[in-house]
Amino acid sequence: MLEKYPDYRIICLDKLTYAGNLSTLKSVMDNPNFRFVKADICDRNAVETLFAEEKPDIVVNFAAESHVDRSIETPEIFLQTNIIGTAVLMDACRKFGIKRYHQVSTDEVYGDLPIDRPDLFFTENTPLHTSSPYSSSKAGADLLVLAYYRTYNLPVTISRCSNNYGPYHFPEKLIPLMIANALNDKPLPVYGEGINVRDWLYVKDHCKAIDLIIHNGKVGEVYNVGGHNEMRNIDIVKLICKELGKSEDLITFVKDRKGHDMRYAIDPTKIHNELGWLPETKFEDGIKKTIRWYLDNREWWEEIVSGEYRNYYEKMYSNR
Ligand code: TDX
Repeated sequence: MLEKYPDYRIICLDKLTYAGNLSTLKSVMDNPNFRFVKADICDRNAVETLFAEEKPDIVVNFAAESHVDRSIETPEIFLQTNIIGTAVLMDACRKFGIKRYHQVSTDEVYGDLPIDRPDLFFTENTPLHTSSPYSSSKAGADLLVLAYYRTYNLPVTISRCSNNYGPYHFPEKLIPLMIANALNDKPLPVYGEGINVRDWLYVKDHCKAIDLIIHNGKVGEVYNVGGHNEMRNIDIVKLICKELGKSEDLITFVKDRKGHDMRYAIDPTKIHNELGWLPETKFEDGIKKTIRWYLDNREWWEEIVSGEYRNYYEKMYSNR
C-alpha cells in the first residue's frame, strides 16, 4: 500500500503475539508515512487513544487468531481476539467516524464441501456452517460486522478469502511448515491421508482484492476471494519435496485434525464482475517464488522455529 499510494498514511496496530514479528516490517519502519503501534485490538483504551490521535478514515481488520489447530486446543483466545476485538474496533469506528471498516474474513465460515462434488463452490450466499472454534469465531465476527451495518449504518465490507501462501507466512501453516521442515530434513507431517483440498491464492492477489474492495466495493457487501486453484495437501507436499530436491520419504502420515474440513473452493464471480479482480500469480510460479523466499530469508523463519514456537511444535506433533 505504501508503494502504491505514496501519499497515504498507514498505521499498523499489532499485538505482536507469537505469530507477529517486527522484522517483517523492517523495510517500512523508517517510512515517514508509516507508524507501528504495539497494542491489542481488545484493549478499548489503546484503540480509542489511537483513533483520537490518528483519525483513520479506513480501518482494515486483519488481526485474528488464525490457526485452526490452536483453536482446537484453546478456543477462548479466538473468541476474545476475533469477536470482541472486532467489536472494539467497530465501536471506535462509530465513535470517531469512518469512511470504511473492512473485515478480513475467511472461506472457512462456509464449512466444507464434499470431495466428490467438484461442481460445488462457495458463493456469498452459501449458508454459514462452521467446523472449528476458529471458523466459528470468524463467522461470529462476520455476523457482528453485518449487524453494525444494519443497526448503526457503519460503512462495512467483508472479504472471505481462500487459503493464502507466500512470503512471511508463519511456519505453523501447511506450506511454510513443510518448506521449513524439508529444508531441515525433518519429517513432513501430513494429517490423515492428505486428500483434503484447499483453494490456494498468492498473498499479493489477496491484498489486491482488499485494496479494490476498500476503494470500490459496495458498503454492506461480502466479497469472496479465490483463485480456482484447488490442490490436495499431499500433492502440495510432494511438490515442495520435488522443488527442494528432497526425498518423499520425509512424508509422515499423522493423526487427522479433529473435525477436519474436506474441501474449500471459492466462486469469485462477484468480485470479478463488480470490481474486475482476477488473480495474477499462477500457483506454479507462486510456489516457486515462495520457496525461493524461504531459502533467501532463512534468518526470518529460523528465529521463529527455534523460539517459543518449538514448544508448540513438540506439543502438537510429538506422539501424534
Ligand atoms: O502440519 C500440517 N499438516 C497438514 O496436513 C498442517 C499445519 C496442516 N495440514 C493440513 C490441514 C489442512 O487440510 O493442510 C491443510 C492446510 O492447513 P492450514 O495451513 O492449517 O490451513 P487451514 O486449516 O486450511 O486454514 C487456513 O486457511 C483459511 C488458515 O490457517 C486460516 O486462517 C484461513 O482462514
